[in-house]
Amino acid sequence: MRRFEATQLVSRLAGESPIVSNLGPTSSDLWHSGHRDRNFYTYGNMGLCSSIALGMAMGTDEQVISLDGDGSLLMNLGTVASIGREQPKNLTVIVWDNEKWGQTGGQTSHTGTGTDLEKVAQSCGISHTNTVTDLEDFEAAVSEALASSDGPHFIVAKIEESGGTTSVAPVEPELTLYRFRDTFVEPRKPGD
Ligand SMILES: Cc1ncc(C[n+]2csc(CCOP(=O)(O)OP(=O)(O)O)c2C)c(N)n1
Ligand SMILES: [Mg+2]
Repeated sequence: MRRFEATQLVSRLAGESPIVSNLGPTSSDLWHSGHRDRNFYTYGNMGLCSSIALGMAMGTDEQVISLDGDGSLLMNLGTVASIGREQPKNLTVIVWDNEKWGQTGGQTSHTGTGTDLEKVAQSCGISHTNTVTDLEDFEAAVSEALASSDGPHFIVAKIEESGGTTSVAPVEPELTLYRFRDTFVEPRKPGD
């Protein structure tokens, strides 16, 4: 399974739901899947994508999707424990697991040497978990997660390679923040 095709699928299934994306190619793939103001691209930081999504999920009733990376989530496994403790019903975490730190040279990550992130999630009390290796199973898992109100859901998506798109999305954190935040604000009417 290639991340770009899988990202396009998530974008299509998400409707208006907020999507938080991990740094680098994960955010570029999301941008190139069709930018929407409810995409919250993260830039530069590892380990915070699912933490940000957890905070969002706790602040809204809408479905929130996190597109994380194996290496980044491994840097902050405490996030998984916090998700297990808080049990946000509206949070779906998708981990793009290419078993490497792809964008910094392709060094093998812990998931390439035996760490099973699905089992980590289960041991943290997350009961809806999957590990999928092809697009068909991935679509089924994401559709089920987004249609349900019994999250959190945790989907490990094994991907073959890190790259999908070739060009990098614009790096504009301030604009990302303003555009994203604006989607939660009722437009002002004349006289307000
Ligand atoms: C705190 C921190 N440490 C190191 C880096 C350098 N770095 C940027 S991306 C990356 C690898 C990310 O791996 P993963 O989340 O698996 O994503 P992939 O590259 O495989 O898509 C590293 C080590 C960083 N940005 N932040
Ligand atoms: Mg990786």
